[in-house]
Amino acid sequence: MSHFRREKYVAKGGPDGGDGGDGGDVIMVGNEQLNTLLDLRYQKYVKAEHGANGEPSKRKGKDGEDRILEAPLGCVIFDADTEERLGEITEHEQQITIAKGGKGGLGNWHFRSSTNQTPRHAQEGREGEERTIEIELKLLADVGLVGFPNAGKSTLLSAMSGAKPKIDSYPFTTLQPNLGVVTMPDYRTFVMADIPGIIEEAHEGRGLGIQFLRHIERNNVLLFMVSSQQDIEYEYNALLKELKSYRKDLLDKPRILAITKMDLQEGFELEQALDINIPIVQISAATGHNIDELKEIIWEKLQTVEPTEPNTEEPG
Ligand SMILES: Nc1nc2c(ncn2[C@@H]2O[C@H](COP(=O)(O)OP(=O)(O)OP(=O)(O)O)[C@@H](O)[C@H]2O)c(=O)[nH]1
Ligand SMILES: [Mg+2]
Repeated sequence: MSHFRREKYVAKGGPDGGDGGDGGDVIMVGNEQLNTLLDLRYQKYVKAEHGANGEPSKRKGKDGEDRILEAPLGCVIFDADTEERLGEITEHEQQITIAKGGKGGLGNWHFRSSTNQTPRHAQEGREGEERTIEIELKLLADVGLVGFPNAGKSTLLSAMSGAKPKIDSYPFTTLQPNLGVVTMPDYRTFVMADIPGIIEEAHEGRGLGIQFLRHIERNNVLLFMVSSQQDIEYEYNALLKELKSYRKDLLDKPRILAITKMDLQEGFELEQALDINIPIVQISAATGHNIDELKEIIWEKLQTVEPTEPNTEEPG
């Protein structure tokens, strides 16, 4: 503001225009409750608040409010013009500044000097940043868990990621896909999707069937899960059969087999001899047995896969 002090008995009040407030930032914040970009889709143009003008008596104008955009974990944010990667949201409440607000200008009282005691000049506020962004949602793109009900899929997801899916001893505890971001040393992350259990004849619509086999189509690596307490070879082959009947090319995806609940085996030893020629890991989500090893094996497999098209569709 450019302003001069005017008071009844003060002859020459001098410059007293205050500084402008700073503009608000546009900030993206991770929210683990969100699974889609739906909330962002309808916000084509997002603006933070302007800083308020400076006021007389050297009072600074109010800073503009930041504008917060909530986004699901697994969002990678790019500048659409330069293709610069601005960052990736992997954690709840993690913040990435998309566009910084401009700094408020200086009021005219800053510009007084011995040669100019009545500066009329006040500085304009700086322009805030403006940019077009592109958000890529990686959810459902990396690893899908495939198993019969009760295999321990949700338990594994909760052991490997921050997700807190419902876990129980009855079949079909999981009715909707759950997603978790698995973090590893050296900033490596991948996203794992826990889907409802698959049963025989699922491809014909039995159980929750087809609608969830559909989710597997988007995963790059499939982690089959069979309990050590079951006939492993039988269940593994039954799962393969369901996938194949639904869509043959699902079997082109790299697979890993996790044998779960190893803590229920005497001395963590498996009795069954297996004729299955994919990588096999014996795990216990309950004790953490081989969980880090499993992460590494999944990571290695993911590196062998061509990245899929950016997944901007909404799951579901
Ligand atoms: N002892 C033991 N029990 C486990 C382990 N993992 C899972 N369970 C138990 O197995 C049961 C089923 O686990 P869930 O993770 O809900 O199984 P799910 O595959 O997600 O089952 P649905 O959602 O019904 O398809 C629960 O009672 C778990 O506590 C494990 O490593 N060891
Ligand atoms: Mg489950």
